[in-house]
This record gives sequence, structure tokens and C-alpha cells, in this order.
Amino acid sequence: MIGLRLRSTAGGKAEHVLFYFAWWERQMVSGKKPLVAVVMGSDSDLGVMESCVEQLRQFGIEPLVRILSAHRTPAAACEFAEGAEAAGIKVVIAAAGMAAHLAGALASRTMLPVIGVPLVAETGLGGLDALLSTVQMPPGVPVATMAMGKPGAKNAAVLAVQILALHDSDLRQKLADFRRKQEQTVRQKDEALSR
Ligand code: AIR
Repeated sequence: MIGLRLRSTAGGKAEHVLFYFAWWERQMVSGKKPLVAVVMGSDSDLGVMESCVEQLRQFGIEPLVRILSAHRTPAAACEFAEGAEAAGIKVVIAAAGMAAHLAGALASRTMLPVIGVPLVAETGLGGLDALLSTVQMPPGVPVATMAMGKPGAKNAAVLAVQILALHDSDLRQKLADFRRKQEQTVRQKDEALSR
């Protein structure tokens, strides 16, 4: 699997390969099976999706990270979705730009909750293409669609944590702390204005 990941980024930037090495190292050290999968359509999505991975790590969650495309690697995407639950994954986060069918395609092959992140691709319709492709699922196969780009990537991580926290009191506590800190930060900014 790791070999596959490296192969899929071989044409990409050096930092993407380093990102995978860092991920692999953490995975080896933690020794835990990942509960969350972060899947994206291309290595060109990594820059934005790193903020999702980083947000998960702030809650102590090391996700499985894959590059899979509903259009370019449909068989691999399908294989991943069909095996995710048995592999111990509880939540799938799927991000893509342009005609972003990844989240929907994965959702059609698993009963795990799928969170979709529409991305703003370099070429395309400024993210509206991905937003509509991700959000407009037919009744019966839902995708929980986030905002476009980085805000959506971060919120996907928080929503995944909220889902996991339903059965994990430590995570529930971390979420409460996260909200408290967030509130404090805004209050401090408000107070600084009136000084
Ligand atoms: N994409 C890849 N396969 C299917 C889709 N929709 C998306 C990627 C990326 C965009 O197409 O998620 O946002 C452009 O990909 P690339 O590899 O050409 O940079």
C-alpha cells in the first residue's frame, strides 16, 4: 500500500513524497489501525487536504491517506470503499476538484459515513463544479458535503471527530476543549478591539 502511495506521487512534488514518509513513520510508531480515511482525487489536492490531516492529528487521530480517483482509478477506488469497513475505518473523508464524483462513488460502495470536500482545482469553475458534483447526491446515497477548499477540509476532520466521539468519551472531551479554545480566541480578539 505504501509502495502504491509513493508510486502515485512519483510525478508530483518532492514535499508530497516527504508527506507520505512522515505519515508512514507516524503510522508505524502509533501501531494503531486508522479509524478515519482521507482520500483525494489527485496529489494536486494534497496542499489543501494536509489541513484536514493536521486537524485530525490535533485530536490525536492519525488517518489513512490515499490518492484515488473515481475517474482515473475507478477499480482501486471501488476496492478501497468495499474493503474500508472490514479494515476498521469508521469514517471516510473524500476530496476532489472539478467533476468531483469521488465522495459519491465511494459512498455508493460502503455503508460508512462519507464526508465530501469539494476542492477548487487550478482549472475548472472555481470550485462550483466540485461543490455541485459532491453535494447533489440522489436520495438514498448521502454524502455529508462540507464547504469548498480549506475550511471544508478542516470541518471534515472536525465532523469525523464528532462522529467518532459518539462512542469515545476522551474524544468528546477533546471536542469540548476545542470549542472552548475557539470561543476564547474570538472573545480575546473582541476584547482587543475595545482596548
Ligand atoms: N479529479 C481527479 N480525478 C477525478 C477528479 N475529479 C480531480 C482532482 C483534482 C483535479 O481533478 O481531485 O482536484 C485535477 O487533478 P490533476 O491531477 O489534473 O491536478
